[in-house]
Amino acid sequence: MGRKKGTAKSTWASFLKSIASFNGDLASMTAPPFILSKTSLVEYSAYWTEHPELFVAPAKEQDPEKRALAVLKWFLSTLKQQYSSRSEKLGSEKKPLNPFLGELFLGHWEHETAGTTELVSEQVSHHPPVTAYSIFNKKHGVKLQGYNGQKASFASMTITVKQVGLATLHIDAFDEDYLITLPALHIEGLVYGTPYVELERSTIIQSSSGYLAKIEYAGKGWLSGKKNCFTATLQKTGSKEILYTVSGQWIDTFTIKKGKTEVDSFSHKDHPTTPLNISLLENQDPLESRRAWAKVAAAIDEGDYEKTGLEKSKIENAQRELRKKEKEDGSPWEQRYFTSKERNDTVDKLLEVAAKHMVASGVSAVTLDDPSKTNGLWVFDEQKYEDVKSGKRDEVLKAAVKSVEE
Ligand code: CLR
Repeated sequence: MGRKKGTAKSTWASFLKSIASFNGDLASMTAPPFILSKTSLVEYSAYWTEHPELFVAPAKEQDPEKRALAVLKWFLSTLKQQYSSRSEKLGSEKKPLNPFLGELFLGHWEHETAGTTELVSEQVSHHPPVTAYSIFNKKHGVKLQGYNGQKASFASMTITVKQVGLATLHIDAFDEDYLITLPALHIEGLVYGTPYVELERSTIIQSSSGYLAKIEYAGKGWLSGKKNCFTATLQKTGSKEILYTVSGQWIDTFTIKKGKTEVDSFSHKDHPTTPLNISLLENQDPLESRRAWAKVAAAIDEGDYEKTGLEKSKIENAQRELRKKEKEDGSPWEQRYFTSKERNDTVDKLLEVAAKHMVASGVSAVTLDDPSKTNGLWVFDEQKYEDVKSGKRDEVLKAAVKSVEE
């Protein structure tokens, strides 16, 4: 418990006791003040593209096999930001703010060679909590979209989190799609008060061009003395031949091999992240995360936990009122940029191919969760996006903003 003093120690102990009986909804978990983060979960979508140059790299590869490898490399490069960047000082993972329905996180990255990459992230569902995002680079014709929620459980002093949802990447020039599944994770170091994320099991990336990447995660154990390890393989779907093997530590470095020969490598040391640009608070929409949570964030900064709680419940109560009113009026909240679907043919097709391959090679097939667990399958609605841009939905947006501000 080292860095925490007396009272914090007992608070931590009672926190551990309290989560022993929690119900799986992370939003309902009450955590001690010192592990509250100022960052809302809608912001986490940005972790996908802190290396914009790697994100667009596949678009430049003419060979489908090289493209699939470039997608895998980009995906692996995102893991550090996604799962450990909040814990640079190992063991300082925090509990993010629970986004409210309609909360937005908007921004863009500017990169010398990659150009502009845009980010649209929105909290599309509150019960269960689901965040959807769309990240696109028009210059290179690369689009990522996805949505996710979490299902948590607590056993043997660890919090285990299963991610519900998926991501898809589209490369315009080759009209190619990639289905990306999300890793399960657990929190290590809880007992010592030094929480950090460790990834579990595996994820796959299946391409419409017929390549399957499988990533297996491993923590510190008898297999390796290191934490945050993985091995990945790239194969032609349905073939036993392994084209590439990638292995290493996703927080640090990894190497890409063809047979026994190293053909490429990646180190976070050589790849600084590109910071995301977001509007100044005063220019933000009232539904944008940083603006909406500004008072809570300030209170956390001041270490004023009473005020933190007060400001938080202001937002939560206003949201409850809003839902009540929507019910009475029979006019449910309208998502600004995303639409919920019951089916997604692109995803179904890719899953089917991947499943066949996995059954053939004797590993358990991938299945996706029932759409009801995320209030549907969320897709980016380009029409909505254009209408917002051109001012066509000003009336609807004004009403939404007003209802939140009141
Ligand atoms: C959210 C979606 C992102 C990837 C990601 C990274 C870290 C995860 C987070 C997701 C969900 C919330 C999470 C977090 C790590 C810790 C935090 C599980 C999946 C929980 C709620 C914090 C528990 C509190 C401990 C620190 C005690 O793309």
